[in-house]
Amino acid sequence: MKIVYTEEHRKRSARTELYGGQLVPPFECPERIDFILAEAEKRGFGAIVPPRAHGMAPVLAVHDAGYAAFLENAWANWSALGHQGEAIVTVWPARTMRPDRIPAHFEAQLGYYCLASETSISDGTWEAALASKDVALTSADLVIGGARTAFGLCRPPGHHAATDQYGGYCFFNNAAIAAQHARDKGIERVAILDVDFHHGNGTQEIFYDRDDVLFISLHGDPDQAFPHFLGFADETGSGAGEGFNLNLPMPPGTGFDVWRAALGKAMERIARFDPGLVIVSLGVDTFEKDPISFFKLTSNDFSTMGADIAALGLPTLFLMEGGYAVEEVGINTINVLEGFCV
Ligand code: Q9C
Ligand code: ZN
Repeated sequence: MKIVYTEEHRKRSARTELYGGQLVPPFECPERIDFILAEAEKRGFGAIVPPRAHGMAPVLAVHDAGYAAFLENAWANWSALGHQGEAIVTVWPARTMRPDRIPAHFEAQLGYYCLASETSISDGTWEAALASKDVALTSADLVIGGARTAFGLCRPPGHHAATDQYGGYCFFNNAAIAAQHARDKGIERVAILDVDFHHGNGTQEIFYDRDDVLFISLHGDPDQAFPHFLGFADETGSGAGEGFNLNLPMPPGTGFDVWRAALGKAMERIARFDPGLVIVSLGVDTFEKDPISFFKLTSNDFSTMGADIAALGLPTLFLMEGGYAVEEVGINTINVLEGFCV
């Protein structure tokens, strides 16, 4: 399996995450990728290839142009305010205020374009986000071109990023960008299977009214887990998209038996949809030792997960999302990919 990777991800190296009322070193750190590469190398798994630049058109096919311009200039605009720390949102267009007016002041623009305040914008974030979407697009090209599978080692991750909002460590929605790219290259139906612990609110929002991109997410019950305000079972799609969004939330303590049964449901739905491409939003934060999540999957379970997904027999693109037990992120990620290949 080819692994698309670039060093550029290191430019996303924020110093701060707002967590438990304190600024802590971000869970979503560059070392996550080092562990994945080291594990692949140790097992002799995969061939590393660099991404190819795809420009902004595939980004603007799913994201708002004003949002992209905001991100591109965010660090410069924040720096111009003369603050010491990284850019963290402090004010939002909350339910009691005007929801859709974009204010002139940059601090207020942060609130307009952000959905959660844990994610600081730092110098280099824009460059890393660009590289991450190119990793997704290049790996997508491999599978669109006939490869059975490929792995886009995306960082920063993408599935929380919506049409015009960042948050949950995500800026561009890599999976959505790849899915739309595949559609534009002539693949009629694309399924996105999101196995990250967190609900893929951004991906859901982007495709919610469409019947050509099926979105399925297995995740921690949003009543108890981030992103809290989306991801419930009664969200089934709207308009033409009715029936093309499937959320499978599960409670704290969920182990692999229950999780695997949900995966079975997801796979049944995908098989019925008969897509030309499956994109797996691959987060390994379902792991029992993940520091910010509450599922109980073991490292061996990730191998079974990969084998189960392979049984669909469909062209499958894996794109990296979350996973924060850094020491085991490599083992668990490569277990999925190797499990898929055997
Ligand atoms: N108390 C991804 O996995 N904060 N993003 C959680 C927990 C945000 C996760 C707070 C978690 C975002 C790609
Ligand atoms: Zn996650």
